[in-house]
Amino acid sequence: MILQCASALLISDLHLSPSMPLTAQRFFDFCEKDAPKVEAVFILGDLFEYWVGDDAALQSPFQLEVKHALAKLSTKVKIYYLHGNRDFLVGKYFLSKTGMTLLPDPSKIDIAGSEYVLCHGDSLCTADTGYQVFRSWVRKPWVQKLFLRLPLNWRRSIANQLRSKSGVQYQKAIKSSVDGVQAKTDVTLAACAAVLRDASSNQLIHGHTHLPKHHHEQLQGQDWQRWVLSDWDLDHPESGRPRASALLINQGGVSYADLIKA
Ligand code: LP5
Ligand code: MN
Repeated sequence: MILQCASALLISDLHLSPSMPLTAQRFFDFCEKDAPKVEAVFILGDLFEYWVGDDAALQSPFQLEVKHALAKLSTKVKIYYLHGNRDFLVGKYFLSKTGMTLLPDPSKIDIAGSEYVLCHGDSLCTADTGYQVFRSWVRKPWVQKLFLRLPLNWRRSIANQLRSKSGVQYQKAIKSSVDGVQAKTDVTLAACAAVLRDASSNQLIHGHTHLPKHHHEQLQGQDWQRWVLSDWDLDHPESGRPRASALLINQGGVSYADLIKA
């Protein structure tokens, strides 16, 4: 029996941090005004810019504010959380304090009578071999246990180094996507096909790549639909593309809800 709900909003990649106050405010408004209109909210990872342990949240007024907003929302709707590549250390303590339910990545869910496979999306970027090696190490429970024993300032410093290294990698990958060559950091058709085949499904929803779009795809006789969620950023107008959106699924089908115009 798979998890079922009649209507849902799905979001990911908000990368919440105190340095992005407008984005954070839109999330708080989302919790107050948009989210209570559906039965369930699915957060498909990277809600936070980074997460180095639940104990850090107790020391951060910003993370406490997010915790409060989620706890309040969870009294009105079900909230499901799936780890991203930046917040895979969100743990039992934070989940219990916010009332969120952790889902495995991938998870198959029935929303409004139709089945979807949900994942963060980083596991689908199989052409990014350096990242996949990195991922396989940091997802090992014993590596995480050791990391969580480090002093908080060491953990923050490691996370910041990883973030700045990641920024350089990303710029390189964007260059390689020019001239029609698919970016190394995008998902591969083979990985999408495999995750859907394993789940006996033909509808996939993920975030991570920050390339929001509805795709119809096929590979070797297998075809499917794929919806990519948008990241959120209302704090860098110079980028020319302020963005905040959610995927809405209800009896009317699947649609992108623009949370800037809303
Ligand atoms: O999210 P995004 O788009 O920035 O980039 C990802 C990949 N980057 C990352 C790193 C994150 O940005 C920052 C991580 C913060 C985590 C906090 C907790 C850390 C503690 C972990 C300890 C258990 O995931 C990026 C991908 C990109 O998506 C596209 O898919 O390319 O990958 C990288 O930048 C990683 C490099 O490719 C490999 C780096 C190897 C570095 C080896 C250092 C090992 C340190 C181990 C620490 C315990
Ligand atoms: Mn991500």
